[in-house]
Amino acid sequence: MANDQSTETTQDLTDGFHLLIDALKLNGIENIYHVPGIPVTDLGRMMQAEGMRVVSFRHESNAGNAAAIAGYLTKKPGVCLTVSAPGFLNGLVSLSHATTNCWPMILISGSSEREIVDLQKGDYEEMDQLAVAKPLCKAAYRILHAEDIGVGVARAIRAAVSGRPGGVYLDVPASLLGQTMEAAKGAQSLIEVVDPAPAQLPGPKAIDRAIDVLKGAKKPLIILGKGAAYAQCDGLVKDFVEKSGAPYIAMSMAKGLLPDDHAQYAGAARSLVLKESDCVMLIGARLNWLLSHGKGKQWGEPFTKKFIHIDIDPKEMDSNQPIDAPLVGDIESTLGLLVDKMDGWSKPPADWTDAVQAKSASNVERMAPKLMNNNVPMDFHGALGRLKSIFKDNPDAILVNEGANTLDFARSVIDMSKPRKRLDVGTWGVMGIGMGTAVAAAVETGQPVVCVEGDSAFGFSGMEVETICRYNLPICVVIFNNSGIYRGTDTDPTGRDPGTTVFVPEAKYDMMMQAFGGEGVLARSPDDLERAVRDAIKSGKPTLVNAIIDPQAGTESGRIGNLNPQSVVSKK
Ligand code: ADP
Ligand code: TPW
Ligand code: MG
Repeated sequence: MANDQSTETTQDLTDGFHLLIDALKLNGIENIYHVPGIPVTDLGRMMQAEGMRVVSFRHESNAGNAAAIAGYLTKKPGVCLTVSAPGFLNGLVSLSHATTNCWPMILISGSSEREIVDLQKGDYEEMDQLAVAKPLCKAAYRILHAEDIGVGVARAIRAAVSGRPGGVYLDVPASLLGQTMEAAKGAQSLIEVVDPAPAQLPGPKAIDRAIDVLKGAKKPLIILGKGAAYAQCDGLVKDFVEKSGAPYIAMSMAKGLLPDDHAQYAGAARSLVLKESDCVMLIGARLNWLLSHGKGKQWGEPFTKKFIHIDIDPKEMDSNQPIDAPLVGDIESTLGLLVDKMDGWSKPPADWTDAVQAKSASNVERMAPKLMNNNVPMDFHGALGRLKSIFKDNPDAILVNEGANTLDFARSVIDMSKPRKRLDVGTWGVMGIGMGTAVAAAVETGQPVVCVEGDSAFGFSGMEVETICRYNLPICVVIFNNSGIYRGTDTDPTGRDPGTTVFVPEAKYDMMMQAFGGEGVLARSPDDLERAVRDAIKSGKPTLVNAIIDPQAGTESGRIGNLNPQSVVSKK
């Protein structure tokens, strides 16, 4: 029984701290992204002592973003551990972000005593955290008794990874951690989750229907989304795409699922394929704002297309366009069933595939000279041309990317040649994922990480350069410093203050890294930039390259300026 120590020696007892650690370890969770404080300081220490990798951050937002991307990279829930009310709230943004992106994550937060919180008597960091978390994640649980820790952790894991993955909140009141129970009974109460993300197969009729629709297409197009990258069935995706012979494009984080130099890759002919295709097959990609909801001139409307959609969540079907062939299932099982039906598949008509290839080739050729410029001050293309060649030479390096122009240009210029190597702002376009994502990418994969960061984007998580230095991680942060949000030229029309989108001109971000013992390098030319990044990858040392970009280079909101509302009152 909890708290009954009368007949036991402490060797025979366990407690909430250790049961929680044992439950996580039993389920293969070894990495924790954390900020310490009451009531979880000792929990973090004990996790470390028990051999878990505990990465302590400077802000929970960044620890949470680390956990979110760890979930995406590993298909296991990434775990973030925070203190109560404010720490919990800081972690909540990333839990919600993970849920929005369909990534498995568990936010574990310490909380105050129920008796005080529920009567609102005013406890230390009092908040009804469970109620706050519920609408913002996939599932939320509170554990009140030590003997329920096994169940609580098992439910959190299953909820996070099964079906459409998402974020789960686990509320851990301070008093739970100190509760004791017999060690043997405690061990028995733990649950090793069997088959946490069961396969889900579409029925044979759904498969036949999809095969018929795809066969009938004269101008098919495949769109790979980050759900397909998450599924980690890379060989099968390649097999399916190649058997189909259809041109494909990859959503941002699906780049590299097949190498971007693949003959069927139509990324450089995106406008053409969206407009002119007659059948679109979505694989782990939603028809949300990132695809203009599948509507409008961009999609060749009023001409209509057929849609085939593979997604694990049935509710995703018909969300924006009627889906002719819904395939509700996991991508691995579904593609397996489709590929089995594709022996002797006839390739799409050559006039379609040739036209797409010709358009891609001419667009790539048009871009090439821009990427070779050595201008000072640098523009986005001159700088990115060098990073493109660095990634070509280092295919295992992971690219973390955020900003507006910095994001949009880097996405189209830098080719990825392996899966899950491009990590970015996701479905919401969140600024601030950078350093947390970089830390988790390094911790989870052990590969070199290069972050390509707008100067504004970097500022949201910049303090974590200390974390990067403290854990001596192989991360090179490249700041595209155009001295502002979108550009560095705004002014206050009244002349009183700086313009709302500008920063201190040419801020010396490189000195931030130096302050914590890492390498800080100033780069004014593409040559400087290339040298610094190559050195950083070679040395594996924490490095920050402050790449000074022309403050005039950049447009409002990058490629999505059209989403800004317009005022009818003319600008002053
Ligand atoms: P992108 O932003 O790359 O277009 P989205 O995040 O919009 O991708 O879409 C990913 C989709 O993948 C989600 O709708 C999610 O339900 C789905 N998904 C995630 N994992 C799987 C899986 N293993 N099998 C099938 N669908 C999946
Ligand atoms: C959490 C709004 C979108 S892009 C951006 C902001 C503030 C910064 C763009 O400037 P940056 O890039 O990074 O210097 P560049 O190359 O164009 O100069 N708060 C959050 N998320 C978002 N998306 C914003 C604000 C925004
Ligand atoms: Mg900027």
